[in-house]
Amino acid sequence: MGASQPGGPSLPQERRLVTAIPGPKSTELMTRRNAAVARGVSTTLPVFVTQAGGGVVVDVDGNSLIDFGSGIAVTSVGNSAEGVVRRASEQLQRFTHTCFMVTPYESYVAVAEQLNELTPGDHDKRTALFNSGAEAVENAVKIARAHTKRPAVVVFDHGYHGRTNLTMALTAKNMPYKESFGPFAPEVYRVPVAYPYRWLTGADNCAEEAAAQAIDMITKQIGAHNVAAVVIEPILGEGGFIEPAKGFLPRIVEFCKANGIVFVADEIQTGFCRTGQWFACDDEGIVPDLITTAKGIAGGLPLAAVTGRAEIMDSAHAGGLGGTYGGNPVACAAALGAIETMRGLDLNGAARRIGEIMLDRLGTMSEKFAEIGEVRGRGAMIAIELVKPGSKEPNAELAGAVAKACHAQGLLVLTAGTYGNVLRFLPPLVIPEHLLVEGLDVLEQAFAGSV
Ligand code: PLZ
Repeated sequence: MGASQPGGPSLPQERRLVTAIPGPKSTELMTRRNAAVARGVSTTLPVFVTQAGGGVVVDVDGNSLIDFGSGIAVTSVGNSAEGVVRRASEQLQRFTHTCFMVTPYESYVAVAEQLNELTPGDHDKRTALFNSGAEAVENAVKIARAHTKRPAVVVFDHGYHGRTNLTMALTAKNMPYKESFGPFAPEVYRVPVAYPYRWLTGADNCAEEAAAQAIDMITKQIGAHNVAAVVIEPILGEGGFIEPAKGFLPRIVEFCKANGIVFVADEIQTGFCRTGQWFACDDEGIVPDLITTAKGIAGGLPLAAVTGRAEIMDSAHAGGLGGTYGGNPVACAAALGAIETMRGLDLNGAARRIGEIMLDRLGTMSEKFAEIGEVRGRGAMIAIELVKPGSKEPNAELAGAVAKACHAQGLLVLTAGTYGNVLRFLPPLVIPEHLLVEGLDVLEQAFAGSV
């Protein structure tokens, strides 16, 4: 630890600003970056990172920023978490790759066993590993189609599932994800989701009405017997941390069950303790047929999975699923370290505690600032939706301004939402409480200075 370990949990857990944000070295690197890296790949906060761990990210100029982003909900166990580094390093020394489809290794099997055990439901399950979230979603659709021999896929308003061709089709928002990149994969249909804050007849009616509309559209416009899969995030992430009104998901699950449709929960952002439970589906006792995971699963190494009912998973013929790197041994070792850390440190409990502190503080803020239309989320997946005072008109300008002000003061926050008007908070679950509170102080000051 200490001097021998550059990043990770041993980093001083403090906000420290020694230059403007971005500082001179970061600014210089940005110039190089802009001359070398494609414009399409953008940057939220242009500081170049040298170390990260616990609740901070340290940049080349020596600034230490409070991390409310976790690299988009990935480093839930913290950056360079001890268990992740130890297991991944050991694996790096032994071998880096064989391709599981050529000659297998135990860690892949062990990750599959963990996923089969931790995901909702105690039925017989199988798992296949991939590299990215989008790839997992693509494969879930392949498997559902192979199982049902049906073409159609149903997704929801405000949904996000990735940037590959099929997952762009599944993603709701045009800009920046889809604009100019079509044509998109066929047989994808979008239906309403129960978004309580914006449901026209009010939040109380939302679950029932939204489910009825979705089911009616599926029945009338597609025909339930043509639908292979319904794919939904149990909390819609990029769409703005929308929690579907309670009762919506169970209604959709029931409809799927009655019609032989594979219900796929995309838990890529919500999974692995993020919401204070292993999976967000656990909250309403939802048992998906298939579940996609990625992000938090491996503490920052690229790994993704599809886990589900054995009879559905095994519908894909031998050789039908795979990829050169899927379930890479270093990523699998990291995943085993991450899962061990989640269990050992009770990161579900940590996420719930983060949620309590955040919801309490943001609730108080929302009484002061009429621009906060709604505070929502669960565990360490919390957001505020910003509006023009006295209305529900989305206020993306303010979300951008507050985010910028936070960045300047050394707090890394992200925006989200179909209308770009949501500030979302995804701290590492190991963030020390004093940094969480200080981050909320910075946020409140940034807010006061921006309205
Ligand atoms: N499904 C629910 O949240 C990734 C996207 C960042 P990949 N979300 C972050 C960006 O702008 O590209 C995500 C998700 C859900 C699928 C994905 C896709 O996962 O690992 O980015 O492919």
